[in-house]
Amino acid sequence: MPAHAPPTTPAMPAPAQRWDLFCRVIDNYGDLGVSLRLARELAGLGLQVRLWCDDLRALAWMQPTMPVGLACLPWNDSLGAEPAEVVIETFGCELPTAYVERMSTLGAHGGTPPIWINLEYLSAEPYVERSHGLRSPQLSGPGRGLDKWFFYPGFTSRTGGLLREAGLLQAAHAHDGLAWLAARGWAPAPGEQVLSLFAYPQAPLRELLRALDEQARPWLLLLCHGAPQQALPELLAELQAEGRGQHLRSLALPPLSQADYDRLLWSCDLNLVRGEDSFVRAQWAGQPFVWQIYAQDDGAHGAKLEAFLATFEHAAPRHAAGGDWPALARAWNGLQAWSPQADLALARWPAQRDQARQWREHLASQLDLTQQLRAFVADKGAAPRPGLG
Ligand code: TRH
Repeated sequence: MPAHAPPTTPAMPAPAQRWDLFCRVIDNYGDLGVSLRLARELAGLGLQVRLWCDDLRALAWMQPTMPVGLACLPWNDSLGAEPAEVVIETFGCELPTAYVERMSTLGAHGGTPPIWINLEYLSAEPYVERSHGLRSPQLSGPGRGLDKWFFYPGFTSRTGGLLREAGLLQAAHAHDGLAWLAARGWAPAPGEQVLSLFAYPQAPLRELLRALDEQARPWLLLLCHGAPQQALPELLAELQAEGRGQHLRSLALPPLSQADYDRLLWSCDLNLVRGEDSFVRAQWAGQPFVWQIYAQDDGAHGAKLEAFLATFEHAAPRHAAGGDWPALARAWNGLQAWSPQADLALARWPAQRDQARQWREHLASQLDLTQQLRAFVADKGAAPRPGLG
């Protein structure tokens, strides 16, 4: 170094951007499941992430060990916290007043308030494309003067996309389903087909069992955590008391971590999934799946199911050998009587595999939700604020 060169100080790495996610558990596991999945991925990208949630109990099985950079904290601990640069309110959960007041204070007198985003529920309905990315200026309340942005996940390039962790599809391809099932004591017997069942209590299990029983090949039913773990074995015993159901076998699984639940979906021939997050994971698994939608009192779920079926069939047209898969989906959701078409679709499930793969490819060609969310935040100009505690 020449004698006159100024002394150099090593460049300090830029502080990791901080993200706060808020989640209220309404019922079931999807609210926490989606929030955790996003939070974990952001932390994996080197961001500093806090997930504030009013019910963290399901974490014990969904995510038994916490990744570096992610803190999952009780909701009320956020009341005294300094807001992060990016704040994600999941599913309109309404942030604590004290926290929003501090967000406002940061924005007062020309300061930089956090980027405040409401992450919405997933739907294929047309309103999603219209509403994605809209600004909602806060005209009253503790956040008066701030902007809140609406971010909608979805199935098209004009939406926020779907959560798809880097390397997910490669991991699914490399997975050895039989070996994985066998290592857990859940291996199918020779010739047995395997399905996973994650369902709400109102699922028409009797009809499902009857339809599976009429098929030539036997089935192993892997029952995920939830109500069907009690109901299905009883129905199966009834069937067997009538001298039927000899080709059906069920096993109750413990609640799995999210990572293992993915592996289960990759391992099965057919996946029955529900709600939001397991529904998306089944699509990434690329195996035939039947979706049980979260039922709403006003019946809005019917339109939501139809919107998805239409989008799905448009992007991945039905295989000629396949049955009427939408008839099965409607029957599984109690939106149509269980019919011979539903039976036939279920019997022809292997033909559905092509459609599932084509759909997965279509989805994989789009940007994933986390990439899009980060680009959205960059566009809105969140800069790290040094010195946050
Ligand atoms: O539990 P859900 O029915 O959640 C629902 C939906 O999100 C719905 O849209 C929402 O309105 C309602 O909650 C309040 O289904 P979902 O969305 O599939 O969430 C289940 C989560 O649990 C998902 O992240 C996968 C995870 N899971 C495991 O980690 N291990 C398991 O063994 C199983 C069965 C699930």
